[in-house]
Amino acid sequence: CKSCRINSVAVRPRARFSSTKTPMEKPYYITTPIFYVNAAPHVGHLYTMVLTDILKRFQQLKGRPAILCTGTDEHGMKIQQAASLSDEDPKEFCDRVSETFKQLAARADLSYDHFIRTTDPDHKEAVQHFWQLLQERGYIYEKKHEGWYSVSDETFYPSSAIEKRLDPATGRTFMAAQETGKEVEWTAETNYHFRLSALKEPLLAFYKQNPNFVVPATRMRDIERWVTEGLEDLSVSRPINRLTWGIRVPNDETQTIYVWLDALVNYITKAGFPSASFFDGVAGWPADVHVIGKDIMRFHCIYWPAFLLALDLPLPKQVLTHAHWTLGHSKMAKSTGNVVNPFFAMDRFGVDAMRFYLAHDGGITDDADYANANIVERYRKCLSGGLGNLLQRVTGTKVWSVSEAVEAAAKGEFEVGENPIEAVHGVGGVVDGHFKELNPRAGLHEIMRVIYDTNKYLQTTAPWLIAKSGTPSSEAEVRRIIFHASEALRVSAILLQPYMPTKAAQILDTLGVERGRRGFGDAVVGGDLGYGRVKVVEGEREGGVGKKKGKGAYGTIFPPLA
Ligand code: MET
Repeated sequence: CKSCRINSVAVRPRARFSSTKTPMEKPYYITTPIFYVNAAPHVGHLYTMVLTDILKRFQQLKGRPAILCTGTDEHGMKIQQAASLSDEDPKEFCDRVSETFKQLAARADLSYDHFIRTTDPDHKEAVQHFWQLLQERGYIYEKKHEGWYSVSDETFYPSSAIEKRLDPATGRTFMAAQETGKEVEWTAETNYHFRLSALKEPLLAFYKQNPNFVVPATRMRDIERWVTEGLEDLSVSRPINRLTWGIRVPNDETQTIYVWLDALVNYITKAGFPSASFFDGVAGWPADVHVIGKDIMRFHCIYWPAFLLALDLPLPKQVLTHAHWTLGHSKMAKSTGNVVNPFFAMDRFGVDAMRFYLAHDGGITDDADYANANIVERYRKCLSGGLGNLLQRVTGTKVWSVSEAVEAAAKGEFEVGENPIEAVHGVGGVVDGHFKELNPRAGLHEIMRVIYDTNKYLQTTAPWLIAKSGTPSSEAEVRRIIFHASEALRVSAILLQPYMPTKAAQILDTLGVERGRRGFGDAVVGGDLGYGRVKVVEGEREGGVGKKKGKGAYGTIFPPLA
């Protein structure tokens, strides 16, 4: 029977993908979603970018080559309508808005390797090739389709997922998707369908073999439940008289490829699909992690793996689905003006302070509420009062010097391993464990605990008082205390690099840590007994650390907010 034939195709061994790369050779490949260009970027986009970038930079810290892919999603009804509303040619409209996302990535210090636009010619080729493969394998068929379509969500909903709603502002009633509240319209047309239903068992088998495919686990269970409850075939094209702004179906000029099929393929376009570099793994595929918001998990955790299964292509290893930011505890929505401009936020608080706040307070499982007052509080307590204060105490005085403390440690004047700040022992491993669970927030909280405990240690030991007596034994005691504190700071700053690349580098420069000694392996107590002397940044610092200059090389690294 037909569906058996399809099933047997779907589970065929992966013949074409001949990667012989070992996991360590294949670059770590991580992606953000590609963002719709119908509206300007908001802080939710920044959050996804920052999370993704932290995950990438952590891999690099561990010495693994890594690739980050981001970009913009430029086709579909939603963009077509937005362009026509602003009375612009769609391509010019996309050029303009796509540029603002690129600016956001640059401003946020996103270390991206590829910025893909779905209007790029190489992407069009990849999508059409992908389509043809699906068609050759019998996964695409033509059918009359009737259903509720939401332009805003760019998806069809079954009648069971629709309800009548009232717009309180206008008194108008409309039909809406229960899940998102977005308006839907009844659509009847002939278009192409993808045999999603034939992939139900292969998908369930895949989830079973890869129980951590979706993070967090609660959402993995949601996905398995949705698939178990049944999958309907998916409409994957629209007639050209409804949707012109998109990629044409190969060999059928009357149909445009569904925007989500087009968009999902972006993840392999930049991994070289369909060229040899894709198949031998050098360009990064399969992806290690797709980072997405929880609202688009159906597309990433069901449709995308189904498309790939249909073609026997390797599936992404994991999908990290994060929660959203609310503002004043209600949903951020452009329609109500309830959004935060990420450029203004970074201008006001600084790029690294914003990266810190988003990583420290942002939600994975539960939504988090965005508030300027919270950012100010974090800035004062964690950054200025915690990290900046510690750096200042360790390096900003003439009374002692880091270089002398480190030299004393290297000479064996005291036991390097007996660092009394307990939290610093093994912190690298603990943070690494959190990253393995795709939880950079928990990692950041561990690192900050070291910072707070080190400040407490200095408060309790009060080396500034000990130094006053000026005896040889008190000087030795001060060297010991300062070494332990500066060691905790050095280890923490190395681990902070993925979160706050600029500020962490400034701290390490100020401590006199050489550029080549800032890797994950160096982030252990006693891992480097040669710092403190080097002049790291020519021209930016004068003299060595500590004594000569009196002040930390950068002064206060977290100056008071305006
Ligand atoms: N454009 C989509 C969104 O912003 C994401 C597409 S990712 C393949 O929700």
